[in-house]
Amino acid sequence: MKVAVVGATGLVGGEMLKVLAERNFPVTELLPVASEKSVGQEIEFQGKKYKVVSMDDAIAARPAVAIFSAGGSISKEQAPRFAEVGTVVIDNSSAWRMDPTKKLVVPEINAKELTADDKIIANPNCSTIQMVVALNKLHETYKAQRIVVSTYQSVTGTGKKAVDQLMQERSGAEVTSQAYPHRIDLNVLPHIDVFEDNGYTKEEMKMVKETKKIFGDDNIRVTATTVRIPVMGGHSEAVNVEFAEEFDLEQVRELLRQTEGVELVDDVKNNVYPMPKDAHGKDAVLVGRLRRDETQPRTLNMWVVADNLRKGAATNAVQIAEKMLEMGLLQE
Ligand code: 2RA
Repeated sequence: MKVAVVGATGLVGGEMLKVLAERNFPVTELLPVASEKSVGQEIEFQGKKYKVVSMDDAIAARPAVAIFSAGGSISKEQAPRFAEVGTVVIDNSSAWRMDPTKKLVVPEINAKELTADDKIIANPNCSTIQMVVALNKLHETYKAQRIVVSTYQSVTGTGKKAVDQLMQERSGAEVTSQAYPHRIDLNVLPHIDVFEDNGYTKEEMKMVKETKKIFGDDNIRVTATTVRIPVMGGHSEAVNVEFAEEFDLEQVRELLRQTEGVELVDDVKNNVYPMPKDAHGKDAVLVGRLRRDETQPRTLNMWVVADNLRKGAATNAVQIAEKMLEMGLLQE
């Protein structure tokens, strides 16, 4: 199968190539796409060297699937051009997520909604994906009514420029890479993406809106505070969820053990709980610190950690392609 990876030279694009190879996705020809200045650059994939191609050349090659991580404006402009030649686009930007004609997919939750008519599919925001994967079976069983989430997000979510800023600050080198308005080393920034008129950031509103769309339930009340921290390896989230139905903690644990994509990491007596260092490089969403919110009934606290470049982006996108292949919606 001809597969295009648009944004192939970025952090997430690189992770997409890694995951495609690791999961043996049936790529017969890779079309790595990046900015004009990168055209001709060589990329190694499954032991073969491929040259970065232009967007036009990739479209002309009519790939079966194009996995995008190239920002919203490029996706808005180029995804329809791929779709016009019959390519299925799986886009990691926010461009299409809230478009009512586009599906917002976490395979473990709503891949069954995909049809042959879906030519542009949106990959949710990383911080949303890990939260809804953790909540999936709990929501199914007890029906989430209100979610209060605080996130502790890795600088890798911003990209190479942010990782460079952190490394330069940490090493004492001259800081030439300014990804943030403030120092990030030994600091935290309660500021991810831009502020909106309601005082929330775009990142926070993504979690609010995307959660409702993925669960197909506009009545779920979500409020979020998203924070950037000087950490590599993954995003962490403190999730407080109020359910319609009463729950039993042991049953919650059992449901989490049965939840696709979740690894229960919860034994505080032995200092066992989810941490980014353990999530890094894995596709599982690690869940722990389970405890009842003793201030109100039917409410659970939990701690959720995942590698934001993998399940939060690249792996989720490749899993969508795998599901579509399985469902006969992609031609090999
Ligand atoms: C971030 N979720 O962490 C956003 C985009 N990757 O910056």
